[in-house]
Amino acid sequence: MFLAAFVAIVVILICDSNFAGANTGEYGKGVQRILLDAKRHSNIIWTASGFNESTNEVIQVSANVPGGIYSDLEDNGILKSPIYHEYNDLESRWVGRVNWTFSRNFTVDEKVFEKKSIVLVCEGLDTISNVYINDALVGRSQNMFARYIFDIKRVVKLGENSIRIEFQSPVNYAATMYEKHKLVYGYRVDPPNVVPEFRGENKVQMIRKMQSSFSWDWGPSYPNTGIWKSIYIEGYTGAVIRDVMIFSKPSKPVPDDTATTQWEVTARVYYDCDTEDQSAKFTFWRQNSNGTEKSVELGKGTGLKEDITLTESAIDIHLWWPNGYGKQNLYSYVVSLYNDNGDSSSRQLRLGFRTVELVEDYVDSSQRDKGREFYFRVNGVKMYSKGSNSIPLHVLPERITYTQTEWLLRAAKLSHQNMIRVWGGGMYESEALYDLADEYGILIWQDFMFACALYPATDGFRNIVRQEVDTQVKRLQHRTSLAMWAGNNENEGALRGHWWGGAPWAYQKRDYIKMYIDTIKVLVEELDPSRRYIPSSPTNGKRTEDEGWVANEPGSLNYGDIHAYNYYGDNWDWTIFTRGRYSSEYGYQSFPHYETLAEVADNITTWTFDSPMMEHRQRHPRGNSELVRMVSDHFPAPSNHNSVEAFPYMLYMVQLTQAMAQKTQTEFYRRLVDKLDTSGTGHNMGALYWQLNDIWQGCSWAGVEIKGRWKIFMYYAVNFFSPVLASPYRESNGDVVIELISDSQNEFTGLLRVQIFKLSSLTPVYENEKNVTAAFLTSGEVFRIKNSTLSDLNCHQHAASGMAEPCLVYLTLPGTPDNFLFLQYPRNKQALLDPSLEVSAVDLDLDGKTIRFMITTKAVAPFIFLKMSVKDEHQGYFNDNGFILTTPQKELAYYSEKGMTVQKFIDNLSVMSLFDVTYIAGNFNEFGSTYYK
Ligand code: BMA
Repeated sequence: MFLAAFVAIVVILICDSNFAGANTGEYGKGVQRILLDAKRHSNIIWTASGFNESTNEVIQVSANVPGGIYSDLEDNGILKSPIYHEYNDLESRWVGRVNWTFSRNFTVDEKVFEKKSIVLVCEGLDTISNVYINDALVGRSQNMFARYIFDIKRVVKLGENSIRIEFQSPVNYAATMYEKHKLVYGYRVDPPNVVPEFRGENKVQMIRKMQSSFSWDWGPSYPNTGIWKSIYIEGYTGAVIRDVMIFSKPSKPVPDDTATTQWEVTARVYYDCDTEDQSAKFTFWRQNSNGTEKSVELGKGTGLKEDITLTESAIDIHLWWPNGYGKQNLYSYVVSLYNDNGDSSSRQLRLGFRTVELVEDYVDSSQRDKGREFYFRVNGVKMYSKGSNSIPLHVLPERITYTQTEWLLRAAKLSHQNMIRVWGGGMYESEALYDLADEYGILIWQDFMFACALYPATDGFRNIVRQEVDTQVKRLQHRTSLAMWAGNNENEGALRGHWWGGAPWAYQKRDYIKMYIDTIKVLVEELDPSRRYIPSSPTNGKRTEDEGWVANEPGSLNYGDIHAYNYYGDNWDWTIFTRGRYSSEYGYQSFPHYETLAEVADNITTWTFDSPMMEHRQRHPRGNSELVRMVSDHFPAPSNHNSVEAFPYMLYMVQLTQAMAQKTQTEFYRRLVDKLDTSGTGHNMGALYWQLNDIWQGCSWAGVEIKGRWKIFMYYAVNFFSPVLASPYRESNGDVVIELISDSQNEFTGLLRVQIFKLSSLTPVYENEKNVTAAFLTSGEVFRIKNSTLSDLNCHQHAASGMAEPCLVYLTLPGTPDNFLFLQYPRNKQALLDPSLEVSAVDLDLDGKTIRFMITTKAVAPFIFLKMSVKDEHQGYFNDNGFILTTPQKELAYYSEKGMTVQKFIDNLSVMSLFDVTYIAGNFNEFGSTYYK
């Protein structure tokens, strides 16, 4: 009955003209909107203009809204294409120093003009601007992440009007604010400069915009300017909905097998109202189903709120679970506000039902100094966090598409990830990313956008920050996938570590607390008491709080999360890693595919590993030399790694060594899931590697390249995050231990086969089998090969340095990925035999997208690398890659998102293995290796 009364709601969708800035959603009846978004090729255009002081030139181009100036300049032929071409980031440096003005005309008709309120809604302005309507100043923007609503009633005319947004150069603004702060307060807000390797702009901490748009250690500097989200004029009389937050509470702990749980679901509706004492009706209903309504007297003002509560029964709604734990049930709801004048506004939301808690109990309540746990409990079930950190999908948000976002989140889902940390130096992500996270069961650890710097804590700056927190918490709070808020990236650790010298430490600490505790924490907890807020990552959680918000030892192994990087040890050896409770960042670099670099190169065939272009694509200090060391420590080192011939092989080997390092570190963490040592370390419950995705075609820690190609590491992630995994490692006594790791809720049983190969033969020198079982959240020893046994095979510890033939432990366990351990590293080229790899039986499935084929080998073939070199074939993956072939043949598949013919596949497939590297390798023992495995 209730439903019938409301089916007549007019739902108008705002045209999704640009994905990155889209403001989708419905706004109701009677509320009038004039959308000012416009594509360059439409009739009404925006113009962007600016004066380039270095060339003394006035530039005027057509602009996209939503959009950004770099894209406008590229599309108008002023910047070189593609935007990430070779040295384009340096050559376009002037763009960030120009004050750009965006303008257009628009018509206001009677329907809008007669409304009591007329406002200009700017969903996103990047960044510092003055906004004029008909030459009258109506407002100022100072934060890329804040929504601005300016009253324009008094300046707008019936008929033709103009809008002009004058942006200030973000680079100059940041520099000015830095000097101003120094002058007024007498101390610097550090750091004054980025390291030279970043080749970036300085002082980004002074401006509330994407911090990495000024450069980072994986990305170039493109300090954008523009109207990056939707912009529209809105006329209304009475009240309009601005935001809706959702709070849901089960009547008893979930999961509840009896299905008698009642969920109390409260929609907190934020509205603006221009009329005193008006009565209105709020409604809240699940589409095609249950609903409720409520009549209230409205207040007059902005940011007012009203709660409306619905009761849902577990008979009708089912729980939402993270990826790997169950289904992602989502339900559509509509919240509406009906004015008594007949005007209404609505908001549609998709909700899932779940509880999420961050658990920090003592690991041993009788010995509290052993520290606290750190894990998420979802629907009452302890969850091991498997996942990664995301960075912006492009430095220019206007370039990010739904397809790219979906492809990325699909990679996360396929690799068993259940959590992504949206890292604090980028941006609060697009609606699409959170939509997909809801759909794919990927929980979001949401940082606020502060990273690796001190920030001003003046009243003015904190007010600007409050606007951002208000906008983003209200925008994102209803998301089912949203698990936690976090204040910043690494600033607590940096503060405690005395990284910065610009101000007395006491001032730095005071400003830190003012920002992340007194300002952000207070506001977040007021707006969203349903979620945990931690001030920083890494942090020691409750311990940080006990110690006055700046922990004595941030990054403690006994409390909270850690960021764990070790570029100096042997990263294929688990003993170099620390026993963190929850590793929310760890990783190693590699370069993307040769084909990916070729997209931004004039002539890739002239590139060598140390060439200026490769240095240019590397922003992490000492990065390329670390990679060369990683390669020569584990593989047959090229006699000249810097030759044109060695270049493609170097790319292959750096990708492999990254994959191996990530595998080693991740499996180490997972094996700690149920182990605790006497000092209280262990119980690791989280592995979020750094980093999920790339921002450009450059060197980075990413697994997925900018346009979607999977690095070898991504294929390894599918395996090392497998719910059940047999994981081999070597103990200090030389024994090889195999543990069976599980975060599968189903008890696992299977037949484990353990083999040892010398690379010369497909017949193992050792073989054994055993029935093994694993329970949820355990990692137990299931098999052991004694060092004495290994000694008989000449595979024992310290057999390494002069050894001609490395030994390979190879594990198979049906229903789980194969796994392996090199007991000596395959550095000796003499030990690698030509496997004569051949591809046969190529066949296309009926879906036109999946190609099946067979690969055969004549010898043990380490690290087979399959590559599809079709230009623009970014969205495709093999079902395995970077694997070791120990059997004469293996069935494989390639999935192409847009489909592929058999012929095209055959023409573009390339296959190589470590043997191919011997062609460019020098002689074993010619080069020093740091590690003698
Ligand atoms: C972490 C991150 C980033 C950085 C990464 C790799 O500290 O938070 O700041 O990109 O390391 O250096």
